[in-house]
Amino acid sequence: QAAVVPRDLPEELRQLMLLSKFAIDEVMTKVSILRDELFFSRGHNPIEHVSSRLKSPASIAEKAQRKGVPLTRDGLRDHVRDIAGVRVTCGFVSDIHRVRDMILRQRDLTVIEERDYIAAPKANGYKSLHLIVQVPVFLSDRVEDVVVEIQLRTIAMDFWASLEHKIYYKFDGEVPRHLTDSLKLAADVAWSLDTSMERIHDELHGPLDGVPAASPGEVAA
Ligand code: 0O2
Repeated sequence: QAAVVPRDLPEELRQLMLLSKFAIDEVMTKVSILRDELFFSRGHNPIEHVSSRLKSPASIAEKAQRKGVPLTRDGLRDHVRDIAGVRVTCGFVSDIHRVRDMILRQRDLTVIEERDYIAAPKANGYKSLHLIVQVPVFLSDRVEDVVVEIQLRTIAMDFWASLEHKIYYKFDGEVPRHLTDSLKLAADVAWSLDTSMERIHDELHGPLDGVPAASPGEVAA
């Protein structure tokens, strides 16, 4: 609801947060439709869980300051692109790519950037696929294109990332060496789990599992 956007913010930031909240609603609807459609029409649902978050004003301000940009819509547009965030958790790594392809085929979504931290994980072990997309939001008197960051990850990657995130904030970014080493090791174990589970799953159901790589514009029957 609009109530999640505080009233006492500079007007431009308040407007941007409100638009970001609407953009989250748009993307959540899209992902929910995919999830329900796949649930009803296919044997295997690639989407396990979907969540969203609107970045807090304090977190937006901190990031803007770190990047040296003003708290204006223009200032934030290119440098703080995760004000609206949607996280899609999938069962298997191949599901991530399947859902990514489905999202990319949506005609009203424009992908601005794709960051594949699965193909190229961060040094700390972080893995996820990030899609920075632009979605049209239809208002009473105009249409606004709003940026949303969609993060796609497996359950194991999500488990790892949430613990790493807590540790990172607990130590204010200065995580002791033994913990960063343990986290890196845990990321490798999580990856090994993901690849083993995928192999077992493929052996049982075959690699495509009844979810074909649809051609552009195709709607599953
Ligand atoms: P929160 O609490 O989720 O909002 P850039 O400076 O543009 O290169 P930027 O904008 O931080 O980098 O983009 P990036 O790397 O895609 O990260 C955006 C979000 O991805 C983060 O938002 C996290 O949610 C997640 N993320 C990225 N790297 C890591 C990581 O190493 N560990 C974990 N746990 N999450 C990560 P916030 O604002 O950091 O956090």
